[in-house]
Amino acid sequence: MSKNKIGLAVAQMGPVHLADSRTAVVQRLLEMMREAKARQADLVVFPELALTTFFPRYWMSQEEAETRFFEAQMPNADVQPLFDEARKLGIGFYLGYAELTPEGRPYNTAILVDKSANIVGKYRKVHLPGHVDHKPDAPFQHLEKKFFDVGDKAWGVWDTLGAKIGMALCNDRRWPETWRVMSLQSAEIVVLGYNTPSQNIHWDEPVHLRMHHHLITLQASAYQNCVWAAAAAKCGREDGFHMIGGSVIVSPTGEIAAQASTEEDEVITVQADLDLAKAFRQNVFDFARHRRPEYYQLIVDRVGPGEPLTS
Ligand code: CDV
Repeated sequence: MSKNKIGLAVAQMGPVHLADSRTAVVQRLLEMMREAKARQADLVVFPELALTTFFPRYWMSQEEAETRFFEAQMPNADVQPLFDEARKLGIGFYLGYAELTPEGRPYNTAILVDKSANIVGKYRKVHLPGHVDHKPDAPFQHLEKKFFDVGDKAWGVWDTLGAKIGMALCNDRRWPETWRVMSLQSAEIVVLGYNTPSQNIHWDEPVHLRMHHHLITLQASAYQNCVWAAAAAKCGREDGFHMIGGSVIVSPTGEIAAQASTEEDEVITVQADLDLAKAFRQNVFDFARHRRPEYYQLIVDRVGPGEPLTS
């Protein structure tokens, strides 16, 4: 039996309404952190934009958004109890929030915090979905492209908590490049949070496909990149706007090891065996032996589809 294990917890959140205070939200996170620790977790993964409602659904000025929903410091007085409890319990965490930098740049950000409550890693979302303009006829907005700048760095991998851990955020999970950039840095675990509305405002997408695509991207990406994937939803009806649940921990086999069954605050845990990926890394996905980057140039040269290559 392998000893190379890490206790992984995903703390899914039910809705956070506009009227909910940061203090009330942090109390919910604290409760789930304690439950994760009681279930032998070393790391607990919280959602994207965990401290507030999913505010990009509302049209407002940048100034109003920054005043109401962004954090100019991390930790700050509202979030400090989470850092204090992590240090006391000896548990690491991933947390998504809206970051306003000292230079005034707005990002959709996630941090990785170790068991001594030090911020060891920061990631700023690269694949921002949605639009910048007001769509008065849409049932709600998706204004990530308006409120956030594109992240200033690629996905990183941090050696902490006994594992090599990479971070992503929500829409990033749908893009194979996200995962490959981290697996080429020897990531063993990829953690991410998400807010996925069940309704697509851009086209009449059948609702069931939202969950289907969420799960197939996580399962295929975990397998193809030989990583554990841990994904935390914020879900349910936030002031009437529904978002999917389905928080999962997926193993490097591509199989779901644990999945949330509610649309409320819920903790799922797995003792993740990091050695499970070895067989895949040494065989079908031995990148050093089998990858052919000389044929992948188009992936970085082209953003969108173009003419076929002629030989
Ligand atoms: N917050 C997100 O990035 N949400 C997107 C939606 C818009 C599709 C997602 O990929 O889940």
